[in-house]
Parts: sequence; C-alpha cells; structure tokens
Amino acid sequence: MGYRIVVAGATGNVGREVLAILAEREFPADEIAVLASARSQGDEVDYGETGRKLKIQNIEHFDPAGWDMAIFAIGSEATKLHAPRFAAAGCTVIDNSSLYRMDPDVPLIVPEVNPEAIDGYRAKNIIANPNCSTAQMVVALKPIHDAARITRVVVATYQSVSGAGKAGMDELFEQSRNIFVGDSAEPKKFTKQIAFNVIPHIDSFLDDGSTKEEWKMVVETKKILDPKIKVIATCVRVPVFVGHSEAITIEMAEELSAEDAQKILREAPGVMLVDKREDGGYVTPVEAVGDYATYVSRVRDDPTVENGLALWCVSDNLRKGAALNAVQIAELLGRRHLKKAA
Ligand code: 2RA
Repeated sequence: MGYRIVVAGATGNVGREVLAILAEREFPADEIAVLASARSQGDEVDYGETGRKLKIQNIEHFDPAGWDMAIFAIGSEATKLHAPRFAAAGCTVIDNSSLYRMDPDVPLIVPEVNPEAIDGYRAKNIIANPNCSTAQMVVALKPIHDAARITRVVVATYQSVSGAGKAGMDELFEQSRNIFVGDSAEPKKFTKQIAFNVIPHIDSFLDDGSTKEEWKMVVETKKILDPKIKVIATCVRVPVFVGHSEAITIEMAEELSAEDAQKILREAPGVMLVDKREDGGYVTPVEAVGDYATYVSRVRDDPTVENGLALWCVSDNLRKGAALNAVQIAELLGRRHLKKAA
C-alpha cells in the first residue's frame, strides 16, 4: 500500500520539479492529486517523464480529508489560507514557503542534516522546507561541523533567476535578447538590469541593512544546524537561469585541514566533491542543473583566521533547494511516522 499525496502549486517551477522527482524516485503513491488556482483547473501536468498526465484541481474546492501528505509550493499567502485546513484534516503539509520556517512548533528539515527534528511535526502537522540558499549550504557544512564544530560562517551567494520564479527567468531571457538587438532592457521583475549584470538584493531590505534573504540564511542555519553558529550572508542575483552558487568561508573551534575536510566531504550524505586544483576541476551551475547533489569544490585552508576553511558550493536550487528536499522530507515522514502495510 502506498500514500495518497497532494502537490499544491503544480504549475509553478517548484511544483513541476516535485512531480518530476516523485516520478524519478518512484515515490510509493497510490494516488496523486495536483492542485493549483482556479485559472489552471482542468489543465494537465506531466508526472515527470512517465508519460502519465495529471489533471489539475482547484485548491479552493479540494477536500484534503483522507490524504496522507501534501507538498505545498504556493507561496506564503496561499499557504496561510490552506495549510491549516489541510493539517487539521490529517493531511501533513510539507511547505516550501517561508511562512512556518521559524515557527517553534514547526520542524525545519534538511534530511541529510537534522532528520530527527521531524519527530516534532505533530504539533501543527506541518513541516517546513528551508530557503533554497540555506538548504545547499547546511548540507555542505554539516560534515565539517560534526568534525570540527563551526563557530562562524561568511557566505556570498550567486543566486539564479529561477529563484524568482518563471517571471525571473523570462526577464533574463528577454532582457539578454533585447540588449543584443538594441531594444529596451528596462527592469520589471528585478530592481535593476539582470542581463550581463549582478544585483546585491534579494527579497526586501531590513532595518539593519541586510535583506530578508540574508536573514533567512542566518536564522535557518541556526535552527537546522546549530543556534551557536554566527552567520553573515550577502545574497546576490546573477544572470544564470538555474543553479545557486555560494562562496563560503568557515571558522571552526578545532583544526581541520583542507585535505581532511575533502576526505570528510567525499563521504558526506548529499555531497558530491569535485575538487581538483586544475582547469575545470570545480563545478559550475550549468553542470549541477537537474542533479540531486550539493556539489563542493575549491576546498582550501583560510590562513587569515585560526582554524579557517574556504569552499565553493553549487546546487540546483529548484531541486535540492526546494523540490528534492521536500520529496526527501515526504520519504522521511513515511519511513519514520507513516509506515504503510506492504
Ligand atoms: C530566491 N531563495 O532565490 C529565493 C526564493 N526562492 O529568490
């Protein structure tokens, strides 16, 4: 027997990736419901590359009673409207929005990092998925933290436009084309031109001069990995369609050489170490797209601090950063709490 699983937000970038990954991983689903807003009702979406089509239902009219779990990729406003009623009906919500991430009664889960934290999900019957830029970073940091206790992290991100949804991808494409043909490159989705440019601003500004995206990386890393770790982030939008990259420098309580860090990372869950000190001996976003892995390259000692390391981290932000992590949470929930008779 399998699960009755719902995918809400089935027409968006993340929702489509969730369906693709459920199919790729042959998630044990007896039934799959795909939900979106009224305007998509009746449309069909692919269940990955299985050839199977799923007909979209209007989330407003959907009754979650009797369904085991629902992966939400519908944004905070719609999640606020629908997650409580799904949870109250006994359908566990795995939410991609930022709405519940810092709720003390909602576990924030990266299965390779803090799987045991999922055991607290019954408090609200909701489980939160972290921000994409946080997810890949904590996968890379976890093995190093276990070995040498990280005390401080400084990270600069190079975030692809797909993090801003289809509109972000469309803007990069159209702006790049328009610049070539001499047409307007007037920004619409982003605050400034993104084509052939970088923008040090993601989400809204906070009073201390950081952005909400940077705040997410700080507080989510503390909740998932260790509240004592000091984190500062600079989150930058770059003209890449899919794949977030991060330049990370780490200070540790104990010594750990780059060589020993490489050995540990090579064996770490969810990590793919690609690290040769030669042309091409590192990963770039175009190579990470479509993969499950959190890639780590350029591991080296940081001689400017005591017990310092520097590294480069790349992952598909629609997969490990969102859809894959959500599906892995669904698998973890099934294994630990919703066992089905064979
Ligand atoms: C972004 N992490 O990249 C945010 C939300 N997906 O825009």
